[in-house]
Amino acid sequence: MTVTIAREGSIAVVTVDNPPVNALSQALRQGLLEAVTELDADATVKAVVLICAGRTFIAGADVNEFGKPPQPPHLPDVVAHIEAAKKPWVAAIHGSALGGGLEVALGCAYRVALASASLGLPEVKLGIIPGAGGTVRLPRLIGPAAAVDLVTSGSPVSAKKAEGLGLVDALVDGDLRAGAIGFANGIAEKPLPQPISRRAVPAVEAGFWENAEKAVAAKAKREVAPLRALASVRRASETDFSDAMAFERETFLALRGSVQAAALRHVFFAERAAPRPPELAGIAPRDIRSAAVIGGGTMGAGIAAALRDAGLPVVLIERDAAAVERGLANVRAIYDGSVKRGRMTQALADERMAGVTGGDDYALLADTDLVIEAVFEDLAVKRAVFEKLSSVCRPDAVLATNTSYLDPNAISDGVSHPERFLGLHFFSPAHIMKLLEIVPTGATSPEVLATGFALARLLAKIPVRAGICDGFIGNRILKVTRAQAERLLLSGATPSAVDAALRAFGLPMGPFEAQDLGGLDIAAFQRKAARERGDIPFAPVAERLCSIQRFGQKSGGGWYDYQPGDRVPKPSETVAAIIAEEAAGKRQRVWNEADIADAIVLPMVNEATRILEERVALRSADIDLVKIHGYGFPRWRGGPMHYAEARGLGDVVAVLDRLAADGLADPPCDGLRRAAEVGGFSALER
Ligand code: T1G
Repeated sequence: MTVTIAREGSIAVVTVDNPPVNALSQALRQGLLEAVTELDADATVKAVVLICAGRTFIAGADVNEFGKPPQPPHLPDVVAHIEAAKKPWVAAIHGSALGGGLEVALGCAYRVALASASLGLPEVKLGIIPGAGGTVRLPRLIGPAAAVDLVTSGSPVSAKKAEGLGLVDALVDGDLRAGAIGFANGIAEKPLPQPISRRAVPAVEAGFWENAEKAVAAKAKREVAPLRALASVRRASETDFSDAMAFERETFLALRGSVQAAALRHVFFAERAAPRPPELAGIAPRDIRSAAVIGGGTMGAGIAAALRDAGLPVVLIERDAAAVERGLANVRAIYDGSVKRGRMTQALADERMAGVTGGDDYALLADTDLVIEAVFEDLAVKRAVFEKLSSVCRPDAVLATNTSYLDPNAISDGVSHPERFLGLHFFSPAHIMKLLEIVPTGATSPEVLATGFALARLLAKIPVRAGICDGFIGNRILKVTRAQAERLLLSGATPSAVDAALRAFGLPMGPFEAQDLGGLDIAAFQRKAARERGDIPFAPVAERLCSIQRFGQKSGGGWYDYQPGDRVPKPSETVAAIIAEEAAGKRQRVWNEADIADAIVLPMVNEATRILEERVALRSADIDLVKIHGYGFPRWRGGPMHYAEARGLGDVVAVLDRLAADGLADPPCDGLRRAAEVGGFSALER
């Protein structure tokens, strides 16, 4: 880590170099403090440019330091020192000025940026609030409304937008360093601007804070930090600077040690570790410059769009010309939707679509680097596709299946060069959902597995390696969740109560609402396949509903009733009657929200532990990422495994033992008992 000072005439250039993202470690804070003192003492210096080496401006405090007691110099003091400097400091921003990095820039007299830069205060995404004046200086510089948006959403803004807000004083084209020095020379002789800390906060109209609170609360749901961040901006707008700084710091330190902050930090690092699993270190992936998708249905079209969005030319193969047209129309519909929602310009949509070629001739794939099969979930149908691909594709072309339930070993049986085959399990809608389960077969080469991970990085997906079993990681746990939900119905709970409890726990929707949205027939199809394999899936009520064509919203009724054209679930007497019949003779009990959540979430942890024991997943953090990015498990709980560890595995085992004694869940598996003894799942991660 270095803070170096160079001179360009009367301009001092302070360069920060702390790879990989110039995080504000203790040493860097010390270096900045010393630079202010040194340059203030140098009369030949008229102004200072603060710039960073590497790919980004300061990307915030060093998150690795969060688990430890804060060490001096504390960032608020460093920022105050820069703000009080006798010479104007100009922050020269490229990449991302985030969190403490933006706070340092707010301590500077001026901020200039490359147009490609972004600026933000993402602290709430880590379960904290800015802790070095972000919530106090920002409203003074850009007004309360814009400050509230930035601080409570945690989403960065472009440099262009920041200039419009007054957060950036000028955009620099080309060479940032030269542009910043030029800017510094331009202001060096001017009187120092009023420090932001001494500026007044523009007034807001009556009711502003109440409305803001409602809006932030609605978005934040159970996440604590956004509302605390709002309170801090409000405090900063209604009291003096030092009182506001004290309030912000107190809030920051309180949240820093919170359960939610620990969970969100866990997810932060898990997401960054996922694309580069240690077991693939040093293994070079194959180049992927062209791709193809077999099957233009919902999944195929979504995968084609995801590949296109990453810049790859895509060939979409379907069985005949009419099906090709339908497939292309599905891809077009995705882009039309993005244009309609203002997420994409028509020109970009047309450019993306122009890169998708449709065809029914497999010979088109003779020189394609990667082919992903996304046809009907039937073994014979899939094997026929790979037989054709084996004969037309290059021997080094990577072949992948998007199956969610079938065995990739069985699908790839007979494929030429089987080492180039793997499962790439996307989640619907594939161009949006971040999760990608990467499923190697017994023959998949490390190089091809590494290619799967490289593809995930290219598509900006969160990759998780999953071993082969029924449902891989995510759907296997989902099966247990659904069975548990039915067990609750047969012991006195109602679909509405179960769904309400899981929403209260933090999921976007409960298991029954989710099935009605996706369709009960899909799970019925999987249960049929499971029975053919000799399994005995537990879904007595769902089976009865499917037998009377209650498949969910698409059939006007499933677990709930729906009025035509209305997606609001209404409790159903028909369903209640079926539940009563299936529950006849079974012990009934009164369920409160916490008990329902335990009876659903803890069996999830139990099954996830089995998955870890069987090495279907290599790390408990991987399972957390699967549940968060594929199944809506609340990020602020860190995923089921982190949640269980934070709660205490001893308690988890005790509750599961009680549920098992009442026949309401499987008993804790051996791995879970062992993890409870040693205080964590790391013992199972060999
Ligand atoms: N601290 C420590 N390490 C960090 C880090 C940080 N703030 N940000 C990134 N890294 C590591 C990351 O773990 C990875 O390591 C490598 O850098 C590359 O990251 C007082 C208290 C900057 C947009 O929340 O959003 O300031 O895996 O893969 O895709 O108010 O990183 O290579 O070993 O993500 O190019 C606020 C978090 C902190 C920004 C770059 N700041 N970082 O994205 O690379 S709180 C943040 C990011 C704060 C103050 C408070 C992104 C990025 P490794 P990467 P990227």
